[in-house]
Amino acid sequence: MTKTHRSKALLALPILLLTCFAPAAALSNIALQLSASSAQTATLELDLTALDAFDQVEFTTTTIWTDGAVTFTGVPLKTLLLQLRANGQTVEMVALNDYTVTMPISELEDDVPIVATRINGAPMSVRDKGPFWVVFPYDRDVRYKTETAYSRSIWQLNRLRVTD
Ligand SMILES: Nc1nc2c(c(=O)[nH]1)N[C@H]1C(S)=C(S)[C@@H](COP(=O)(O)O)O[C@H]1N2
Ligand SMILES: [Mo]
Repeated sequence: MTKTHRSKALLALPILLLTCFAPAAALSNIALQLSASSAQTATLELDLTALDAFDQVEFTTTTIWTDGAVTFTGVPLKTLLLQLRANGQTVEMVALNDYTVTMPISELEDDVPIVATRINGAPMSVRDKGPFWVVFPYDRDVRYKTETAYSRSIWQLNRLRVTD
């Protein structure tokens, strides 16, 4: 190896290390954005640490996306929207890939659905439908085993917006 080649190899090492570890580091930094169409409310950004500060709801259920029962932990969607203090009829939920679904705010229950931050106790990577996934306790009630509930089960959730 010539001197030039060796210095190139030395340069490449930190870049290689960055490439390997940066995704894991970036994961925890993805924040959930909350906003309202009404201009008077500020936009909130909640990262995993901020979401962990709220009262947590946990349930175990089977899903159409996982093998067997899994335990989800997270914050009720209703709790998060209350933080905004925004008036509105509808919550619009947008994923990292811009998949969008809406839900009437009147249909939010105190503890269903939740914005899950963990599956079986572990944070979810983007590859595993994380870092945030709106989930229902599908096994608890037939109304959660509907196409409506499934379509609202948005994974890789990125933004929540309250609209009129
Ligand atoms: N981020 C994201 N979440 C999503 C979707 C999507 O395309 N992207 N599809 C929704 C719809 S309409 C349904 S029915 C289910 C589809 O799940 P499946 O594609 O695994 O059948 O996930 C919901 N959550
Ligand atoms: Mo769907």
